Amino acid sequence: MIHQDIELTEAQKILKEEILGKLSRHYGRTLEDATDAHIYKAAALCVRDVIMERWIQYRRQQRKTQNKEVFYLSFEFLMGRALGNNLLNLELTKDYDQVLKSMGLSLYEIEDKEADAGLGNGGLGRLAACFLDSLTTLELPAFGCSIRYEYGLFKQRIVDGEQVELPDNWLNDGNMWEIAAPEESMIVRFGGKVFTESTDSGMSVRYEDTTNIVGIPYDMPICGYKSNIVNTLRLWSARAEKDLDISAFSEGELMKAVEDKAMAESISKVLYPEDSNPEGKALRLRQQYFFVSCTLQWMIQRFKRHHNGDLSKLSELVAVHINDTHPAIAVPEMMRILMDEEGMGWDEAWDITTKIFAYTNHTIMSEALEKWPMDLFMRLLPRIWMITVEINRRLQIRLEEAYGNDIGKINYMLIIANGYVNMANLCLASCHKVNGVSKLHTDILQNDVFRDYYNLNPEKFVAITNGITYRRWVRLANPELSDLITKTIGKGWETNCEELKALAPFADDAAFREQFAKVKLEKKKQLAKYIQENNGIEVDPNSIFDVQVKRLHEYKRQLLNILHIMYLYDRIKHNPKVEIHPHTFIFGAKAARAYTRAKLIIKLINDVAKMVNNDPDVNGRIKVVFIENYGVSLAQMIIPAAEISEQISTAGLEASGTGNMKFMANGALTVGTLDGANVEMSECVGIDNIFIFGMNTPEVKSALQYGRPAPQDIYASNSDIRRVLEMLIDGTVSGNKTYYDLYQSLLFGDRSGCADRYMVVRDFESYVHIHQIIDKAYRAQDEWQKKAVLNVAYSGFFSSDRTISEYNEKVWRLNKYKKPKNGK
Ligand code: 26V
Repeated sequence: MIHQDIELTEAQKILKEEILGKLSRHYGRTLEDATDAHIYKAAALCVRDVIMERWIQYRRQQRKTQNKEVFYLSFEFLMGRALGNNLLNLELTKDYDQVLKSMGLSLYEIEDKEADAGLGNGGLGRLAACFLDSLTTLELPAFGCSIRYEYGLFKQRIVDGEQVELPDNWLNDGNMWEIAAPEESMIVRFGGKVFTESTDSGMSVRYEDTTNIVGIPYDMPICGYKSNIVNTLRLWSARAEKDLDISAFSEGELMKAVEDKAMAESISKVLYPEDSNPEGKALRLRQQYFFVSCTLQWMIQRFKRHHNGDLSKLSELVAVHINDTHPAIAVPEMMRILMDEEGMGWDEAWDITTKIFAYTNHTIMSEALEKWPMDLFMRLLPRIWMITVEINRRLQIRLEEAYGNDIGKINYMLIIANGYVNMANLCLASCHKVNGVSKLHTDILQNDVFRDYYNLNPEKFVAITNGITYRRWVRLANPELSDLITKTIGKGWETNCEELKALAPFADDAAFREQFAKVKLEKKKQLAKYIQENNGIEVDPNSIFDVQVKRLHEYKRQLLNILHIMYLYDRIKHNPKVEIHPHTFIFGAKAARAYTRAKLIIKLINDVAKMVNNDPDVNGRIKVVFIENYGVSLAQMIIPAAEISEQISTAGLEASGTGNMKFMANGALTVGTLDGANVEMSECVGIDNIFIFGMNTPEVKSALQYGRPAPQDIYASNSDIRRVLEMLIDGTVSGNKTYYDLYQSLLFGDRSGCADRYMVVRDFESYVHIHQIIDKAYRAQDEWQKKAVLNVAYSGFFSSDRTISEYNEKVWRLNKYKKPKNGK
């Protein structure tokens, strides 16, 4: 970039000196020999300075006022990049932009040097990240607590159409945003033997032969928008307790010691890339207990420090949230700490524990509800096992009182049954609140999956619909749209998304619509450029951008989408005159390493892309693009460019979805089933402004129960479907046998399920039909743009600020931070 003559304000001149100062003092560079990566680091250091001051002040005040805090325990935080987000929240974007421009640099390119913190798989992890942003913006005191994985979710490359996984070594180049706090390290015990003895003062617990692991905390500051507080994401890293005593070892012992050390440290090595099949893996249980135990021990120590050793107000001043069952082991761990370390009796400890904990469920898929083999649990965590057995024994008494000898029901509700420890039941039995993540999902929990617990304690259940942070997903991802909105309705929406409603009247304003459409076109061009550079595919920014980006799962039905594309291709081939508006179908999805069928679907998408994009008969009328390595930063580029958002899960199976909300807020129209939060989106925006198709939840349930309509019957009677399914196996797309598995599973089922478990065949016709409607609707551009504007206008409900306010009212009951009057 060429140096630009830019007038800097006094403050900007100082900032420029600061950045240059960091460059020279920390990296020994001048502007001339600095790389973009150096500049990124220097800029990050400057931002850190601003944050540190606020962090110190906030923490000092927090200690003084003893304000209640929430500890949000989550196995995953999918944070993405921090620099741009922190600048936005601290209202420094413009200054940095100007200063960098004056140095001949672009803020956008500098931000690009930061690695994504990809410490999560998908929706659950990203939700946790949005929550931290909203908690801080609303000035509610909170800690996010998790593991400092050395490797985040794998990097995805597509080679010959297939997914290849590469390690995501995100810490390779250092992490500018973390601060180690080794002085607050905790020790966690695994395995060994436990002996309990009654003493005069209660009970004492003695351990033998345990393997001890040290947890070292790393803190990342979380800024909120115009917020006076800085919250903390505390990530624990595992180290062996003892360093290698090299001199004392013989060769063999040395090797053994090295191995033991590596074993210990493997705990925080890598994020589990499976959100599909948690399996009973010991390492995963070790990870869970490790971060939960570190967090709770530290929480109690800190509390005692701030309250002269007095725990009597613990349940008043602390809330702990269990994000899905992954941290559920926190319940017996809390009991252990209160009883074994703090000398409380069972009843007192139980009273505190049940007041503190709340649990969110994020999926009803039975494969995903965690159960641990009893013997593994017992061997790895003997003391926690003893406590869990006692929780279970007392639960059984309560259940027998309620349900007499209905053994089936009681077994279904127990924590320990049939050789497994059921983590959802542990949460249901011990948390004071349980919530689903959309209205529909909560209904399903209450009436179906957790019905018996709901009947026992209906007051525990609450519905809290998910949300997204507009800071990252609109303002950072789409500054062009944000500026247009602010220009049109003022700044109010930045802190209160409901004010977006003021945009609704502008849907009828042709001049506004024109500007709105111009923004979308600009975002499409930016994405088209990326696709050209990364996929080597030229896409037409005037074609419809139809996007499905999310984890690859059969229930999310990327297969339905690609089968429809095959159908369109076939139509064009047979009738070149068929009317289809030029269409670009964009996919992005990672499949779990071991999820063979999901990987096959990725290959199918890529094979179809190759076939369609290179066929002269198609002549560019439809194009298919698979963008590799989908993640937070790519989402920030892709979503603003979308015009159609594919939210097509089998009804009843997507707990909420949050991608759907990001698209809506950026003016895409949704094609979706009545699933998860789509239901509420359609209520907010109105049924005329969303494209709903397919079976609803009761219809899916009945089809599964009776096997009717049967996919084979549909195949026999519907020639479109027949043709498309045949294309899977007749060599049209790839070698004859390649997609036989998909064909088979759709029509006949397999060992793991019935035919068409996810209603792809059964919803196909309806999906084709809705796309015909969409195609037509798109040609009426004025009407289309109106709908797009209304989607933005009525998206405000899905702000995570609203979600967090609901959590706070219904679950945590925190008080907003009070800034000290004298500013000290
Ligand atoms: C999904 C599936 C589906 C197939 C089989 C097994 C399985 C296991 C786990 C999962 C998802 C794990 C938890 C999760 O990420 N849930 C997501 O949470 C989001 C935030 O609440 C929500 O928007 C998504 O709908 C939900 O899938």
